[in-house]
Formats: sequence, structure tokens, C-alpha cells
Amino acid sequence: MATDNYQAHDYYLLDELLTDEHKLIRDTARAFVKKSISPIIEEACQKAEFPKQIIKGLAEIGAFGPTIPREYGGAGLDYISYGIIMQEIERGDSGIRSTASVQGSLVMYPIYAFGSEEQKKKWLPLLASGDKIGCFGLTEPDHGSNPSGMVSRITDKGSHYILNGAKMWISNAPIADVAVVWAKDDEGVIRGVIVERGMEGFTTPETHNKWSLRASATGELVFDNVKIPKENILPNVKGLKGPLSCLNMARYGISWGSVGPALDCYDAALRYSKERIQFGKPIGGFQLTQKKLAEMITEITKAQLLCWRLGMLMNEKRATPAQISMAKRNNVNMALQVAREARQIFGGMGITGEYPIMRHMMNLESVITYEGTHDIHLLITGMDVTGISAFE
Ligand code: TGC
Ligand code: FAD
Repeated sequence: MATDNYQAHDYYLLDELLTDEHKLIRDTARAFVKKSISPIIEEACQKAEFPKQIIKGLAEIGAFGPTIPREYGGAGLDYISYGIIMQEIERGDSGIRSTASVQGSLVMYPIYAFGSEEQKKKWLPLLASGDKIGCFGLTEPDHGSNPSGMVSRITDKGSHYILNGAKMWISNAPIADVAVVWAKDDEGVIRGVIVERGMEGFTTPETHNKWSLRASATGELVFDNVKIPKENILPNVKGLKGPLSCLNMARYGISWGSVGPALDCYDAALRYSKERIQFGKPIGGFQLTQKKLAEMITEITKAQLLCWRLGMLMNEKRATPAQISMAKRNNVNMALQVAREARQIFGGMGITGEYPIMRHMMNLESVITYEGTHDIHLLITGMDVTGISAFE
């Protein structure tokens, strides 16, 4: 078992911008990661198993629905707190942060924002406590970056709906009790439906042989004439803005989360650079190593500032989807570049499970693709600044 020697880095003294409550939340999440994620994560990834035993602990630190009000079982926290929790969890592993993102932002959020009072009361407390696990079905085999083209269908049968179609690349699918699924109705309008495990015709085959996010369970959602009760439709949203609103929440969490593995890689590489002797001196004494480390901490610091400002705008309900896209794109790319540079500093040791570097790097290859690819987010920024869509 690899020892977790992580020490956080705060080059611009951003801690001074946090409240005592934020710091308490951060310290609690950090302690949980050190105690419950770091000791088991390498083995879970090697075996490609989701460590179910950590679900309750994640719930206890408020990782499931941090901003959902307490009356529904959420933690009732602000967006800075939400970001801090994601960053600490993803410092442990992006796959575990995925589980939390999906549960909170992609399952609890749509039920909270678009669900009936009955749906909220039924599902939110169970999801917040981790007694039930959820997943989010938007992507289809032939519709990834362009979800508006989806072909999954709900057909109105009077007393109920019939759901047909398939979703692909769905985080948590194999372990989920419930799925928030997006499908077109008879008028071709995208609607959200709550699909429950055990419904006849609903299966969740697991996706195997991933080289990335190996501790996160990924799968398909297959709907073969699934009978959906009318009360399982999300009544308060229609159209693509429904799922895209959920993505805003998750992308925001990822923009903070991705700084976690970047900090972990930087921290490990900095320590190694002072210990590893070549040509009679620590490799950290060579200019080329210093260039790598200096650029890493510079980019991490810029990303931390972006997160903090975005969090304040989220708290004030002033953040735009395009601002969230910019932060997701920048910070995930930054983390991937930091992981790649850190791996170089480690030489051969960088490819082993003794250190978290390669695991973070491979995980980030998914994070840069899901929730909108690196290039899609660039085009969202391009559309925002020019007013012209590159998608049409
Ligand atoms: P477009 O015509 O631009 O918009 C359609 C309607 O949606 C509204 N809208 C948004 N609303 C809220 N938030 C946003 N971010 C929104 N973006 C657009 C828009 O105003 C419009 O509303 P209305 O009322 O006029 O109808 O749509 P488009 O078809 O041109 O697509 C635009 C595009 C490409 C940006 C969008 O489709 C996109 O973001 N594509 C990327 C797909 C994506 O991110 N998929 C993620 C799947 S879930 C996932 O990956 C989970 S991983 C989880 C984990 O493990 O952590
Ligand atoms: P495509 O859309 O086929 O894109 C392929 C390439 O083409 C990309 O480089 C893309 O940037 C580029 N491209 C596409 N369109 C354009 C364009 N207009 N201009 C320029 N370039 C373009 N989805 C869910 O719904 N729920 C989940 O829980 C979920 N979890 C996931 C977990 C993992 C591990 C992974 C890998 C994916 C997950 N996804 C999930 C799906 C994810 O959101 C999609 O993979 C992503 O949106 C990209 O879709 P795609 O893979 O079909 O790629």
C-alpha cells in the first residue's frame, strides 16, 4: 500500500479567502481521503473495481448533493464548499469524484430542480445518504457531443410511457439503483424520466477494459419497451436545456475537482525532485526540473483563482454556462499537462503504482472528454465571444 504523504500547496494564500466553515469542510474531506481513499485506491484501480465501502463516508462528508437544501437531505452548502469537496475527493481519485458528481449534480440536481414534490421527497434523502446510487443517461452510441440528436424515445400509452433506446458510457450505471434518463417524447421534445432498477426491460451492462477511471463503474443503459409510470417523468423541464443545466453543475464541480490531481502530482514530484540524486545532486537542482515545477505551480495557482472567482459568481447566481465551460476546459487540461510533466520528473518510477501520477494522468484522459470534450468547450467559448455558433 502506497503511503499518502500529500501536503496541500497554496502559493497565493487563497486560504485567506475561505471562511472557517470552508476550512472545516476542506479538512474533513481531506482527512476522509487520506483515511479511506488513499489506502485502497491503487488496488481498486488495478482490479478495476468500484470500492463500494466508501459510499457511506462520501455521504457523511457531504459529497452527495452539497448544495441541495437540508430539508431534502442535502448538505445545504454554498458553491465554494461544493468545489472544495470535489477538489479533495479528486485529489484522491477522479473516478471517486465522478461517482460524487453524478450522484449530486446529475441525479439529485435534476430531481431537485425539475422534479415534483413527491419525487424530491422520495429520492433526495435516499441519494444524499448513499442508500441509493444514481446515474445520468444522456450520451448515446451515435450521439455524444451532439445530444440533441438522441434517438431514445418515450411513447405515451395513456396510463404510462414506454421507453426504448440505449445510453452509452454511463458512470455508475452498473451499480445504480436509479437512472435519470433523457429521451424524446412523441413530439420530439427531450424529457427527463426516472428509471428504476428492476423495471422490466431495463439492463445496465458494464463497460470493461478501460485504461482510465478504473475505480469508477461505467456501463450502458438499455431500454427494451420499459414501462415507465407517468409519475416518473420530471414535470418541470422540457428540451435540451434540462440536461445541459445539470451539466453546468457537474462541470463546475470538475473545474475545482481537476485541481486536486494536479496538486497531488505537483506535491509528489516536488518531494521526489528533492530526494532523487543524479549526477551528484538532487534532480530538483537542475534548471529543466525547476522549469517544470515552476510552470506547474504557476498553472495550478491560476486554476485555483479561476475556481474561486467562478465559485463566488455561482454563489451570486451570476455565473454563465460559458464561464463554467472555460474553467472546466482550462483546469482539466492544466491538470493533464501537470500530470504528464510530473511523470517525466519521476523517470521510470513515474509509471509505477508506487506513486499516484500515472493513475491521475490516465483518469484525466476521461475527464478531458466527458462533460463536454476539450474542443466542444473551446467552441462554446468561441460562440460566446463571437455570437456565432460553430455547431450549426
Ligand atoms: P443549443 O441550440 O446551443 O442549445 C439548446 C438549448 O439548450 C440551452 N443551453 C443551455 N442551457 C443550460 N445550460 C447550458 N450549458 C446550455 N447550453 C445550451 C440553449 O439556450 C437552448 O435553449 P432553448 O430554450 O433555446 O431551447 O444546443 P446544440 O444542440 O447546438 O448543442 C450545444 C452543445 C454542443 C454546446 C451541447 O450540446 C453540449 O454541451 N455538448 C456536449 C455534450 C456533453 O457535455 N455531454 C455530457 C454527457 S454527461 C457526462 O459526460 C457525465 S460524466 C460524469 C462523471 O463521471 O463525472
Ligand atoms: P464524439 O462526440 O464522437 O467526439 C469525438 C471527437 O470529435 C472529439 O474530439 C470531439 O471534440 C470532436 N467533435 C465532435 N463534434 C465536433 C465539432 N462540432 N467540432 C469539432 N470537433 C468535434 N455520458 C453520460 O451521459 N453520462 C455519464 O455518466 C457519462 N460518463 C462517462 C464516463 C466516461 C469514462 C466517459 C469516457 C464518458 C462518459 N460519458 C457520459 C460520455 C461523454 O460525455 C462523451 O464521451 C462525450 O460527451 C463525447 O462524446 P463521444 O465520446 O461520443 O465523442
